[in-house]
Amino acid sequence: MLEEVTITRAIIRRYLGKLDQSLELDAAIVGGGPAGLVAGKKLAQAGYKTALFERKLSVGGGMWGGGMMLNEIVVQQEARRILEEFGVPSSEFAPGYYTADSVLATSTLCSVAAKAGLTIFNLVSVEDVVIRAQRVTSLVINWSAVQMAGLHVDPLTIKARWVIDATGHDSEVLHVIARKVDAELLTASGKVMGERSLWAEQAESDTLANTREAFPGVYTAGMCANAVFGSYRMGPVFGGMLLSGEKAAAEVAARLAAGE
Ligand code: 48F
Repeated sequence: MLEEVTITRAIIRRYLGKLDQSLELDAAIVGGGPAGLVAGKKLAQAGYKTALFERKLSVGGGMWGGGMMLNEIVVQQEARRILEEFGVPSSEFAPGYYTADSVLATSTLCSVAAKAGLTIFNLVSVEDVVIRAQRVTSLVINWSAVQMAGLHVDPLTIKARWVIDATGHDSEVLHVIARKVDAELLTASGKVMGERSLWAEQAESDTLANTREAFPGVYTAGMCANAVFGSYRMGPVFGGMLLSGEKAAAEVAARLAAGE
């Protein structure tokens, strides 16, 4: 026998339990594209209390659609080991270029990250941050549906020792900090420098170099790294996204291990 009330109660209690468990995090990841998912998997696997907040219904960001909706992605040699680590099948197209089915790749990243212990909240948008002593200490979250409907509803907060801005081209967390805080970002101009036109090779190597702390308490990852530090976009080659997520996680883990 199935009782509707029990089904409803199960969902409410389980969800609120998850949320309650995530009020004070070691690491909070904003954005569930490839960079955020890799970072989240690595941090959760290392035993850090980590949650990821994704605005949309589906997690996976810009990876589902391959290039111009042709659902294949390209990953270069250096990042293939990360596909292998996640169990995503890929095949060589030309020396150094590997392809993967984008639906298989994206769904596998989501699944492996969640199974590693990453708590994923989809349909939740990060709209602001809390700053104390010139350091980000919390995220300010709201239902995406509240934002979409333009409702006047106040948000809630999630405390996090470290935040990773993995919001892609829009670099939303760092934009909000640059707009609202009377302090400079750790970029050459002190502001979000903005992304430049497409240049796959340069963009891919810059992504890794730009994966770093951009404001006290906040790391960049993925396309956000280049958008914040003023480098190029790369198009549908995804190795830099995977490597950037890995680097952001390693650096945040080192800071956490150092007690920061
Ligand atoms: O855009 P996205 O996939 O970022 P990424 O991991 O990868 C970039 C590539 O997809 C592609 C590219 C590759 O070569 O250039 O664009 O850097 O995923 C970013 C996710 O962040 C979510 C957004 O819905 C998307 O799924 N997001 C953006 N702003 C917010 C957010 C926000 N304020 N709160 C929650 N989620």
